[in-house]
Amino acid sequence: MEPVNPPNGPSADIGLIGLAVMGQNLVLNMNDHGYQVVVYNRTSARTTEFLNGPARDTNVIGVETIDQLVAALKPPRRIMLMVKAGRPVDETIRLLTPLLDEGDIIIDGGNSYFEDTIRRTEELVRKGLRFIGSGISGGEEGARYGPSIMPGGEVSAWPHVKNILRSIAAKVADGTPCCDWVGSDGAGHYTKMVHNGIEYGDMQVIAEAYHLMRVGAGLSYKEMESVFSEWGNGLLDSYLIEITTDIFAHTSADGTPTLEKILDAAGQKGTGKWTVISSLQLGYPMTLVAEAVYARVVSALHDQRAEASGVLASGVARSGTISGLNKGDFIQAVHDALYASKIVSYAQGFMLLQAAAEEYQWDLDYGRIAQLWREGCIIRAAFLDDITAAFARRPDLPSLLLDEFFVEAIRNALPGWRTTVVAAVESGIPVPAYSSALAFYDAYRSGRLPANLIQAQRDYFGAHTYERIDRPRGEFFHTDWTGTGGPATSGSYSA
Ligand code: NBP
Repeated sequence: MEPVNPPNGPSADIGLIGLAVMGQNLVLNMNDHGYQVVVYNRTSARTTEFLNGPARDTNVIGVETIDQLVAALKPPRRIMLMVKAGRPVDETIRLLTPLLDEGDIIIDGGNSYFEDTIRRTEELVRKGLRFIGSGISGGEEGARYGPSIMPGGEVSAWPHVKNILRSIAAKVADGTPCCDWVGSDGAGHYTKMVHNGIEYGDMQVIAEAYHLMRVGAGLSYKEMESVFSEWGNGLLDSYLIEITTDIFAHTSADGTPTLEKILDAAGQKGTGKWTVISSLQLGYPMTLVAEAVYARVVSALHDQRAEASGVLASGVARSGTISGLNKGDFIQAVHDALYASKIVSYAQGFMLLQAAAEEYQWDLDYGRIAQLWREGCIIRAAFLDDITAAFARRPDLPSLLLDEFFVEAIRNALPGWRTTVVAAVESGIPVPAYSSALAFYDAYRSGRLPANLIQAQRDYFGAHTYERIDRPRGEFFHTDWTGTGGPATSGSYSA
């Protein structure tokens, strides 16, 4: 490692703590853009390996202690944390804070839970320091060559980090960086969390198309590669469709498709679950992402599924086989189901962002958020331009489903969407994302739902009261359904 206290005073532009895959690649990206980065990792062998390996012949400075990292930085110090989310972030902040001066800036670039970011922003501001919680998406390649960056936190820190973060971010076609200030305290990490939830949904709607085409319609991997390659040039143009095309094309040494050899038990690291938990807390539907999370959970019950597959009946004539549909028509129907379900998923995601903005008092720019996801991140897709356009037409749009472009897009996709769900149900192939998205769509467009019965039942057993269609909202009524109840009613609050 190099000497730390250069004769002319501190020279480093930014410090980075945590040299795992994301940290290392972000450092190299910053170095490429002319910034001098000083790096520290808890296990110093990793720092040495980095300096002797990927960071050889760069301007990166490696240090063995956090004190040395702080000493090497120009004021106001900017220090990015790329450590595992949770306790490691608090521990690193605890070690750093006594060494910092008023106005210094800590940027947490990991996948931290937004409520932790709200707490950390407040705690550090109270100590005279500035904190940014920034979602960073794009995985290893994004970190190296241009991720999507979603910073939020203490706004006075933004001018000091703006140039660095925007220079390393992905750029949209006109050169605008996929990095902009999202909002106060936890807004950046919340936006990243919703991004990840949507990513779960996008992956599930693609997985359902794969299941229907492979198992239901018996397409070969070559055929699926060609279908996905075509889809990637149309409405579904996106990174996840692109990598799925590559995955279909990949074969093992023995010539069999690599995908066939992968155990069908999906993992997860929690951000999809957090999104759904937040949607439940805010009382907004995130049904497609919830189904995507549960689909992974069900897949992980591998041993139980193995036993159940031997005993549980399908109740259909040719289980797992789509019949009675022309292959080309069926592929088009699946395309439409995927596209319409994706629209529902994003509509739900933006409704959740709107609900969170109200709850946490964030001033979010939804069209801009869609552009932050346009390049660099895992859900990057041409489709995001349509979302930006929708919010430009009507900034207070309550749901993307009410925008004229998406009204028409869903109208066109509906016949194929319904055909796909019916065919899947008839052949016993699970399509939780397509079917729940359709159920949400049908409920959302229904002027009247059977919730009057739910209200009657609640009033019957618990005197929870109900509102009437012939009286103004906010007036509550109770019926003595059995003739034996008393006049007392329960509170009419909604949780
Ligand atoms: P990991 O999430 O695997 O974290 C490993 C890093 O955390 C190592 O540098 C490790 O140091 C450090 N660390 C741990 Br673990 N506990 C620590 C502690 N108590 N004090 C100090 N350092 C500690 O790394 P990653 O995959 O590069 O991800 C970094 C962050 O970025 C995470 O929050 C992750 O969720 C997020 N993220 C990851 C991706 C991705 O594709 N991997 C994408 C987007 C965001 P050590 O070497 O001493 O163990």
